[in-house]
Amino acid sequence: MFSSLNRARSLLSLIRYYSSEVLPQLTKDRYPNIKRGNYAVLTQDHLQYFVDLLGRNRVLNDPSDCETYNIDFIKSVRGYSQCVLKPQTTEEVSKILSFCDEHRLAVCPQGGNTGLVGGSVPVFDEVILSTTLMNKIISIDDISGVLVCEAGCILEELEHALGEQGLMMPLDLGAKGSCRIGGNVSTNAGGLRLIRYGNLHGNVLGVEAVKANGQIIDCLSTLKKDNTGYHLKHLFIGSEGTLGVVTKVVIHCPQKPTSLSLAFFGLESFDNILSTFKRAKKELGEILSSCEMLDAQSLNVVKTHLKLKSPIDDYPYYMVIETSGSNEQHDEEKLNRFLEGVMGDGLVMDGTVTNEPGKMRSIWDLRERITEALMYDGYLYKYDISLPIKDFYSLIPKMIERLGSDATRISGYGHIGDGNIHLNISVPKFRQDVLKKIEPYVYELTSQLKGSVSAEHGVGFRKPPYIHYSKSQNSIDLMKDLKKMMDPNNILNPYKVLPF
Ligand code: FAD
Ligand code: 2HG
Ligand code: ZN
Repeated sequence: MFSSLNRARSLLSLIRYYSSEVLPQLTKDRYPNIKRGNYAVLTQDHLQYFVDLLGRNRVLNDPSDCETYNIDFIKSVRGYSQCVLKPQTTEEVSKILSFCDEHRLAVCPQGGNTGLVGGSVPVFDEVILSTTLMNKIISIDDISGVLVCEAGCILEELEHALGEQGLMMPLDLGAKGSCRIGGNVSTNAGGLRLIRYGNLHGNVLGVEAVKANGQIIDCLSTLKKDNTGYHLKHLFIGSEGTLGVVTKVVIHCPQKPTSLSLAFFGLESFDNILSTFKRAKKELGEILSSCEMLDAQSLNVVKTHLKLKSPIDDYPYYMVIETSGSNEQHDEEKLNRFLEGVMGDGLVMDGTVTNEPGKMRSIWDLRERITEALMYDGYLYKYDISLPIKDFYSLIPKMIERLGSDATRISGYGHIGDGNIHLNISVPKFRQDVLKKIEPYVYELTSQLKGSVSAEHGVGFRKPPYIHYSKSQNSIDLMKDLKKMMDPNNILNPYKVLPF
């Protein structure tokens, strides 16, 4: 996200658009039922300790300097922290946490602040621990494909550094220009290529993390195989900063493909998406590296707000299918043959295939920039749901019927290959009555269909009351026990993930 000049310009216009708007309501006012925990309030003495540790420049406490760190990407929540700390080393993180634990100061870890569930910003006045200055690549081994780096490295910068060694990151997402690898690991981010490379529980070989009491846990193994005892690294993958602060990671990176092609299809029905996906798995086999879908509303939003152009006519549904491999001619032939087949059988009405980098980027933008474009609609009720594949799109017509003219737009898009749909409901401004019409209804439907109420974005601040729709009480109790053991004073990212 926001890597090229055009994207940077677009970000500037989005910032201008939002700065002309009023700030989002404070979380404490929008959610008055949530009470501030019994934490200390930041004092001059606390600040002095941080300044002595980090120096004046790495401690922000002017309210205007802290503002962007208090507001989440989609402007759905806002804290009022007056302290942002920017450590550069694991030892500094350890000293900050041990001090905060001792003095009962709550802490909110933050990476690129692109999280979509309100987990990355404080709910009240928690100290913000930003990893932005922990951004060194420690090593890249081009034989084993092992990357060791600090948690604050930006995903896209890692991608570039690996590319120079013939390697690539196993994950790719629209936020790559801003999100940081520690944030990716802490949310167990999925993204556009999970279908091919799997999730971070498989790709992360090692993690270094700091517990709430400042203890450093070194699980920084670079080995592919290491079955010595419990696999502690998994505690930090996807725990959204509630069990520890990730300071370094080791990732197993695949070889960068030498041939890459992309197809964009228009389809008449959701059933045809399912049949096309099934055919793609069979006919593209080992070269299939991404399989995404978007509906007409999702394409319209990027066309309307970002003025992007579609390479094909209008249809109710679209698919983006990427192949990557090592033999350009072979891969291209395979994809073209596949396109001819699915068009010949009437599954795909129109389609285009390209391997030109500029054209591929333009197609990816249609899919990757939906999140950004939707924000121009106003306020977003955002849902990230896993469903059995046959039910993948079933929530969208139900929500359209339920909300009628209350919604400006209801769109569905996502990772069809992984059974993960993003349902976005936009309205001009946040309305409590609309929220009540959507929740818990949307979660009840998801649960009835045996889906997950959070497929890849996590639970964060907005979903703890609904975690029971996807987890049994015994599992939730075990999570609470783990939390108590690892962070007995509950200073790490309170009000997040677990029901309070
Ligand atoms: P942040 O937003 O800063 O933090 C996210 C959570 O992790 C918070 O709970 C925070 O407290 C915690 N955290 C951050 N760093 C650390 C650390 N070092 N140690 C401990 N806890 C930490 N997500 C997907 O899964 N798939 C997608 O395809 C996808 N696409 C996106 C596209 C766009 C345009 C946007 C805006 C977001 C998208 N996301 C996606 C969501 C988001 O980008 C991911 O969740 C990402 O992994 C967050 O990384 P971050 O550095 O921004 O973390
Ligand atoms: C994506 O797949 C992201 O584009 C963001 O996970 C989804 O904004 C969303 O709802
Ligand atoms: Zn996604």
